[in-house]
This record gives sequence, structure tokens and C-alpha cells, in this order.
Amino acid sequence: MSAGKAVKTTPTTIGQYLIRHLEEHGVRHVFGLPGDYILSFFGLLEQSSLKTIVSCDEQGAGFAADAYARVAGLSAVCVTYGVGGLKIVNSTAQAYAERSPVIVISGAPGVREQAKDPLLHHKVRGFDTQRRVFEQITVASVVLSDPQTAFDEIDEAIHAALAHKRPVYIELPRDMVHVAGRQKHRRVDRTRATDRDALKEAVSEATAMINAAKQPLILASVEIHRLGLHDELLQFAEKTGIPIATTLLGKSVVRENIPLFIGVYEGEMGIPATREYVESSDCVISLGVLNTDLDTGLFTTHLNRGRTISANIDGLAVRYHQFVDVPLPDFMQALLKADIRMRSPKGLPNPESPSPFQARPGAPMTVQRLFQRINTFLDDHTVVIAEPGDALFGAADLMIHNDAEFLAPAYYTSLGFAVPACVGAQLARPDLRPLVLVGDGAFQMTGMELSMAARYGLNPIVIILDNHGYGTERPMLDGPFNDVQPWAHQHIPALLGAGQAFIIRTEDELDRALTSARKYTKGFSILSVQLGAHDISPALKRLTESLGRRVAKKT
Ligand SMILES: Cc1ncc(C[n+]2csc(CCOP(=O)(O)OP(=O)(O)O)c2C)c(N)n1
Ligand SMILES: [Mg+2]
Repeated sequence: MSAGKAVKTTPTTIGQYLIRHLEEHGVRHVFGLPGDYILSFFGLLEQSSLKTIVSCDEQGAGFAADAYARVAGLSAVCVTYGVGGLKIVNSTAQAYAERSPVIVISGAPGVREQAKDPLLHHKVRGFDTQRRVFEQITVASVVLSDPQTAFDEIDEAIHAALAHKRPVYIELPRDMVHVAGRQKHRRVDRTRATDRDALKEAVSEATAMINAAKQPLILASVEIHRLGLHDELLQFAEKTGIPIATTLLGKSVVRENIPLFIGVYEGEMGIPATREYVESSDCVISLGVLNTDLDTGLFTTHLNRGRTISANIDGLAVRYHQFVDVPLPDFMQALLKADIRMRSPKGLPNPESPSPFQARPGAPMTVQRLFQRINTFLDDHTVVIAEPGDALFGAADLMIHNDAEFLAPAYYTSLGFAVPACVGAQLARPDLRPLVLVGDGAFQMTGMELSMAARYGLNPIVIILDNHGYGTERPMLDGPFNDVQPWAHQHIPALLGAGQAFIIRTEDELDRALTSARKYTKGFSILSVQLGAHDISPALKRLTESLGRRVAKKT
């Protein structure tokens, strides 16, 4: 703890002002790892209502913060200069790409220390090198080197994170933490106002198109989640009887056990019945969808702009008619009030609902059986966190019980996310128990961040899909570079002084381990599921088969 004074109700110093604004925006935890350039700010955090969550490595803190922001709407990660800051470039890049509002706070040498451009430790090129890196991967990057402007800059940065749903960078030179700032000026609101006439016309065109359609369909994704429009989405579907599909990145933007949910649409990677229904729709109402390679099953989707209403944070189009200054939330609200006829579609595709699972004693585990069993294990209090790799492809077919209970970096796809993310997710939503699905390769990157779960009393269930290497890469090009050093996962609890672990080879062992994990709530459970090196999920199989067919057609 620093020897500073207790935080006053009226913030006076730059450090206090920053903390107070995080608190006011509902942030309760700050993830990070200290170093001398940020140490006094950590001292200040100790005196506030914010709880610091210290990771083993900065990247772990970055991923935990990313998950926290996805669940709670805003988060903060706090690191030292250079060696810390540059380690969270990857997690911040992911937060940028997938619209997750993380506030990156980095310490820095003091303004006075920087004056003669000395070679201080952790400096790379110039003292502004780190900020210039972050400028590329954030929507605002500020250095609080001037007490006259620091408060305004903090306001602007937090506002930008919330407005754009993307990360921002705040650099705090260490001699500025306890310096009093100036009374802030009024922030100029630069958000563009909604064009009411354009909104009216867009809704009227959309309404006419939907009402004339034989088989309208809602395709919803990640931006609906980031804007917190889950309730509006569900109300719209239920009021009109229009079925909903989601994309992988937007999985769980609506709860998946409602009759109107028809599955995850991901081109040839997805379930054929869902794909056929979506592609035969004469009016696709696409809400918050990003057309990424993975979300389109490597661009195997077939959607026609002439049959689409497409609403995004960055723009709106009804067929080929583009509208400006019609924000997605306003469009959704207006659609909800529009005169759209109710229908009751029959024969909707029914994504796999969890059928009873009978373990076959002694039967070796397969990826397909693993996911079938997990599907029966999920309940209303589970948040599924899936790591890129076959864990993510397989998880697409799981049935998620409530909205916003599935997290995955399904666009940027950085490995190493899932384990630290479960810490962020559970701290943001203590009522949920994380179920982590992670490959053995990815687990070697950040699995030791389970140390955070041990330290802060969290109880995720971590299922390691141990297929002895980089399984997703083997069908593309195999070689010894896809093997990983086998890890004895059963020894992790002894190492970390917490939790329990199981090595699972058969279906009945999986059953027993899951039952035990459900009951064991005082710490983490690791279930290391031993799989064949070439065994892959049905989703990945569908994709590789369809790609294979295409290659065959061309040759
Ligand atoms: C940080 C990072 N490094 C490398 C990759 C490339 N990559 C994609 S999948 C994959 C294999 C992952 O192996 P594992 O975690 O065991 O999952 P599996 O493919 O076996 O299901 C790799 C290395 C990546 N996506 N992210
Ligand atoms: Mg693997």
C-alpha cells in the first residue's frame, strides 16, 4: 500500500480521477501486473473500491479484461511500460477486432524523467513508441502528461470506449499519478445525431419488405450483444414470429432453447438444415453481423444483398438502399414498434437439442461424443468459453440456455484466450460457472492462469481437448511442428495448490468426472480428455469435406 492519503469524495489527483471514473462506469475489478512505472497507481487502487486481480503474465490479464468487458460492458487492464504494455498488444488487438471495450492503463517513466531522452529501462525506441503501437489498435490513445488536460482526456477516452465498443489506451507517467488535475471542461459530444427522416424511411422500406416476404429470417450477431440489444431482439422475434439464426461470433445473442431459434448459420461448416433455411429466405434481416471468414464458414455462405436488410453499428442498408445516421439501436427500437404482421412458421430446422446421453462403459472418447455429453451438462448457470481450435468448431453445436452465455474470439481467433477469460467472466458474473473448452496446445499458452482462479477463489470447469498437438492444422499440413510436449495435467492441482484434475479416456470416466466437477464447487476442475490425434468435430468435418468437394470440382 502506498503511504498516500485516503481517496477523497472529490477527486483531486489524476490517479484518483481515473479510478473514480472507472468506478462510476461500473468497473469493479482491474486486471494487471505491476512494475515500477505503475506501482504507485496500484497503491492507489488498493485504497479504492476496485479490486486488483493479478495474473501470472500480462497477456492473461489482457484476455481476462477482454472477457470482463464482453460480459459487463467495460473493463480495465493495468500494466507497466514496455515489457507489460507490449505484452498486451495481442489481447488489445483482439478486443479491437471483436469490439470489446477494454481500458488499457499503462504506466510510463515520469514526464521529468523523459525530459533529456535518457535510456531508461523498458524503453524501446522513443518514449512514444508504445503509444504509437496502441494508436493502431485502439479508438483513443492519450498520455496524461499535462494536469491541465488530463481529466478531459480521461473522459474522452472512456467515452470513446463506450461509444465505439472498442479498446482505448491511457498512459500514466509515474510522476503524474498524485498530481492534482484541473477541473474538467464540458465534454463536447461528437456523436452524430440520428437522422429521424432517414430512420422513418428505412423502417418503412424494411417493414414493406418483411411483410411481403414468404420466409423472412433474422440473422443476428455480435454487435447486438455489444450494444446490449438482446431483449429487443427476442421481443422482435416473438412479436413477429420470425425465426432467428445467429453466426458463430454472435452465438448466444439469443437464448437457444426457444422454438424460433434455428441454429448457427456458418455456411458449409454449419448444420445443413439451418443453411438451407437461411439461404432460401427471401428476406434476411441481418442485425449486427460481421462477415468474417469463420462466420461465413470460409466464405461458403450464400446471401444476396437484394434480399437483405443489413443493420450494423457502422451502417444500414435495405436491399441496395443505404442510409446514414441511423444507429442500430434506433433502428431496432423502431422496428419493434413497426406494423409487421405476425406469422407462425412451421417446420423450422431444429438444432440438436440435448438428447439423453448414455455413457458406453470402456468406449474410448471421441470429439463427437464429448460434445454430445457436454450438451447435456449445460444448465442455466453455465457460461461456455471456447478457445479457437476444434473446441470452438465443436462448441458451435452446443445449445446455450441463456443469452450472452457463450464467449469465443471467433474472428481474431487468438489462442490463449479461454482460460484467463474464464476469470474475467466469472468475476463479472459470479452467478455463472464457466465451462472452458480448450485444446492442449492452447492450454500450454495460458493454462497456468488457472493460478488466478486458485488465488481469487473461482471454480471454472476446464475441459482440455487433448489430441496431442495442433489438431486443427493437421488436415492442412502435418508434420512434427504440430506436435506438442505431452503435459501431465493431473499434476496441476498439486502445482497450484488448488483444484482437482482428471485424465479421461473413456465415456464412463467422463461421466464420473463431470458429476464430480458439478459437486466440487470450491475450486477449479480440470478434465483432460484424451482424443485421437486426427479425430475432429462434426463441424470441422463438414467444412473440410465441403472444401474437399470444391477442390475436387476444380481439378
Ligand atoms: C496465438 C495463436 N498462435 C497460433 C495460432 C494458429 N493456430 C490456430 S489453431 C492452432 C492449433 C491449436 O491447437 P490446440 O489448442 O491443441 O487445438 P486443436 O487444434 O488441437 O483443436 C494454431 C497453432 C493462433 N490461432 N493463435
Ligand atoms: Mg490439440
